[in-house]
Amino acid sequence: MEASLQPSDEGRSSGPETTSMNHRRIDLMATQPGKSSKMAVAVVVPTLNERGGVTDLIPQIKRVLNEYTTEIVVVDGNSSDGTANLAKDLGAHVIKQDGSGYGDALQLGFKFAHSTLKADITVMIDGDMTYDPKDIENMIDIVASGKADLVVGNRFASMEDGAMSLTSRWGNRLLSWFAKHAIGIRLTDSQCGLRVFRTQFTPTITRASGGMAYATEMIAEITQVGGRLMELPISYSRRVGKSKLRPVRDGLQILATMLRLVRDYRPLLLLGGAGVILVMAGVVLGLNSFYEWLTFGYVTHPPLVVLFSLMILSGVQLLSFGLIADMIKSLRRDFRRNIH
Ligand SMILES: Nc1nc2c(ncn2[C@@H]2O[C@H](COP(=O)(O)OP(=O)(O)OP(=O)(O)O)[C@@H](O)[C@H]2O)c(=O)[nH]1
Ligand SMILES: [Mg+2]
Repeated sequence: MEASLQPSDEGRSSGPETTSMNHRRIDLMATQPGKSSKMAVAVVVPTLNERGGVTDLIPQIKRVLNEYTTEIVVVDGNSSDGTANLAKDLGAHVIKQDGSGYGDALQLGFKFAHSTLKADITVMIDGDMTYDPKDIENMIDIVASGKADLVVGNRFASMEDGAMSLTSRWGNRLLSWFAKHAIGIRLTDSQCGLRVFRTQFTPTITRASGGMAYATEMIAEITQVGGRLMELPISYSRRVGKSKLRPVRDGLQILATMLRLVRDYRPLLLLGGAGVILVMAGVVLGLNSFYEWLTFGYVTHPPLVVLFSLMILSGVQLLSFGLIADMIKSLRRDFRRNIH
């Protein structure tokens, strides 16, 4: 349905200005030329009562990724159905989550993959058997070959009937549309939970919020430091076990996070846009008073003059704040790219 391999525009822009990153990318490639060298892959699985899914998922991941040095990290949100013990028995590392939330669990797992396992490549996948582990290998190949730093699945490419409710389907479409136009994340499925990335990006993506909104934050943070993004069609099936998603609450939280990301990454769009609207509204409101003053030498509604003057002044001020914030954003981005 959607295009096959889709390099994002963010990715394309990571040319000359990310020289230091590219050097590191080449170094990394030199030390991991392919599967034969037993590249270290960490697969992070957040679980909350996913006994049914984990039973099949862990053996399948091991089978599919047997050409790599694969470690599976299950980050369990204190499941009451024995998910943690089962995962341990199946050979996974198990981390018990102190806090709660999908994003919090992923960040714990990513830190473990980076600091303890020292993995070259990190994979994230839900524990509910909605994703097919067979799709992981193609995604790893893209990252390992240096074509991208983060590969995100596109579930809309091949979705089993009933795998996603109509509400979630439209919610996901809307969030992806917003992410594309407001933050510049050019993905069809920005909320997809099957992703593969170069582990060296972990410090960049482990200072984020803990809920479902983390999925968006993670992409925004990686692209901000010059990471290249790609989308790959994957298949998506009905889940095993009960959903942990609260569509309305989580959807609104994701939208609020996106607005914060617009403030941080596109301040000129937010503040400048509001400023221009205020100035235009002030001008329209003031036209009549201006005409009166020019024609008769006085105005019939002095309070209106105060109002439109304030609107124009506030608009100009907002626009100025937007320009300053945009400058700070650029400096911050350059600084982060250099220290990355
Ligand atoms: N450790 C941990 N895992 C969680 C938490 N909330 C959700 N998960 C897991 O995160 C993954 C994604 O949650 P899902 O309920 O599948 O959410 P979703 O994929 O958006 O929605 P579905 O369509 O129901 O699959 C699953 O493996 C959950 O078990 C949490 O608070 N802690
Ligand atoms: Mg799921």
